[in-house]
Amino acid sequence: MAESIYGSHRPEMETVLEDMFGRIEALRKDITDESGMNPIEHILGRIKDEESMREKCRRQGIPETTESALQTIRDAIGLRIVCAFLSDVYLVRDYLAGFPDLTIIEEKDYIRNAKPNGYRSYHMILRTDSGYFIEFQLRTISMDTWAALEHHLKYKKNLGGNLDLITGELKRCAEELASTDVSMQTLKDMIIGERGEENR
Ligand code: 0O2
Repeated sequence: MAESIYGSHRPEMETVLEDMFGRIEALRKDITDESGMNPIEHILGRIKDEESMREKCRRQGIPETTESALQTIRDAIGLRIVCAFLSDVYLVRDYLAGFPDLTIIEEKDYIRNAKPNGYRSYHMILRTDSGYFIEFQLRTISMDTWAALEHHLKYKKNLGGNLDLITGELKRCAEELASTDVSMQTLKDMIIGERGEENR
């Protein structure tokens, strides 16, 4: 069997991922106990599979080595946190930024600055004290739905002359979903505001 691109690091990477899962679960519980609202719908985690990592190295024109996979490319370990509301995305972002043993390496706010195709998410690359990079993708349920559907469609090659139409429709759907996220956030703020008034 060919040697793994992750060399002997795989078990430690699994531990980093498991540990992070546990911490996000604990965070979810703490915020829910404190605020009475669960900010996280679900969490997915993965170690990028061997072939995808090798393919990414080839695409970037870098050697298929452990150094490339763990240092040059920084999403070998990835967690996707799907939140209920827009404000929850930024709340979870702030908690992650506050973890003392994680250093922020990069942040990309594709929510305030959506990609041209309509993709929205908040991306963070954090580095553990033990030297592993973790990519976090934080998004709402709507953003996650769009990304999942767009991912399916991206691999359908026989789009023929409809490519422009499909691209435009996908973007329109992304904008409708983004507008729904804003409306749902407004409703949440109104409901919470009213509860606050009642408790006075
Ligand atoms: P996978 O299988 O999800 O890991 P790079 O990470 O180098 O490819 P960049 O620009 O540094 O590129 O990263 P970026 O744009 O922050 O996005 C990285 C990841 O975000 C992608 O990982 C996707 O998971 C997701 N993503 C970004 N843009 C889109 C998009 O238009 N549609 C969808 N569905 N997902 C997107 P990978 O490595 O492509 O794949």
